[in-house]
Amino acid sequence: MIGLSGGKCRSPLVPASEELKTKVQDKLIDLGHSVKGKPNIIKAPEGRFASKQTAFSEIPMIDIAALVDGSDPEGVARAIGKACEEVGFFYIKNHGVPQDLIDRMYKVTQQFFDLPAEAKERLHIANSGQTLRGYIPPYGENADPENTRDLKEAFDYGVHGEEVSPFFGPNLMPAELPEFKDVCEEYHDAMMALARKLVSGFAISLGLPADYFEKLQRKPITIQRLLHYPSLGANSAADEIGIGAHTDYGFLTILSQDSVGGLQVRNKEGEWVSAPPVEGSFIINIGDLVQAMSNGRYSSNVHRVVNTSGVARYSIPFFIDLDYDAVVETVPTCVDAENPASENTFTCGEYKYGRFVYVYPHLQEPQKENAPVS
Ligand SMILES: O=C(O)CCC(=O)C(=O)O
Ligand SMILES: [Fe+2]
Repeated sequence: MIGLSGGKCRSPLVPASEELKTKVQDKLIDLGHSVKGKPNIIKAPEGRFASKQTAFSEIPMIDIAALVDGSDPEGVARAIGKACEEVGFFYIKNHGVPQDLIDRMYKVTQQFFDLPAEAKERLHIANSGQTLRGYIPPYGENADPENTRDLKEAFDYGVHGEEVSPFFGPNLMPAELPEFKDVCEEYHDAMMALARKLVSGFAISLGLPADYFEKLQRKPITIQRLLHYPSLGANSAADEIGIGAHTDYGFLTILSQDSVGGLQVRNKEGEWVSAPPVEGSFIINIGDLVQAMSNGRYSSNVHRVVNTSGVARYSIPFFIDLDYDAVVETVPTCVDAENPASENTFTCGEYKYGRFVYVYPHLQEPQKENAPVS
């Protein structure tokens, strides 16, 4: 196992060691993704932002009521398994999250991004130290840094804790918005409960006991993210995009999007397929950890957001990973003579940090005020 900084100290605010960079790059190549200096496997769309508009049927809708109420988890798990093998993305309905909570969450999201720039900058992610939460301005994170710059702005938070360690610690919250914190915490709790159900569905779908992943998710890294995508316009730079092409780094993502649209998913043929908003649904996509643990049986698809609608787009993704130190290993049901377990094991935390270094310019230089303690 390698440490994040090569020694005992695992402060993530140190440039990643060459060893970690190579390891994460190898893992990305293993997973079939492009990395710096290597050919980009993402097939160029015909127009810069072209996508197939008619492909809704390629992203299935799964009614998960019987997983949520426990009446037929196996039936729902079968549908999840099929969607993960064929697409990697699916919509869910009858998920049990109250629409009123989702509406309140959009309201505070919009209020947050409407705050003056100075108020948002005070919460800049660089001020959170190792916790790596807070406000990320346009171009403050570039999901596909070799090719595009992200015009989106984001706000990340997680489970509030007093103790600081990589991806954990206090949330930075805007003092200007009295309701914000409570609504955000209520929403995170709802996402966590839904994620636990979905994770058990994934386990069943892979032929594992429903609680298989619980030992790897005792205190999982979670990020609840608010996103604002200004519309691209005629004056946008050629390399600007909402969020660049990427895969998600974690276990699974529960995404709520507003009615504007703009999410595109790359299918197996390398074409961009639109994933339009569907009222009352969430989009679920699996991240790199599931692709690795399932030995490639489930794929972590490349996706991006292109907002050319002329109006602002908001979306609210929730990311759940594993515990920081959980070792990402192939699960026993996905190993056979033809598909041996990958020897390139890694921990959830080191992989996530490696991906963070790749996309966050502020992590690419040593931070004086956050110099490593050892
Ligand atoms: O805003 C969206 O629809 C997708 C966002 C996304 O892909 C991400 O934050 O990882
Ligand atoms: Fe994503």
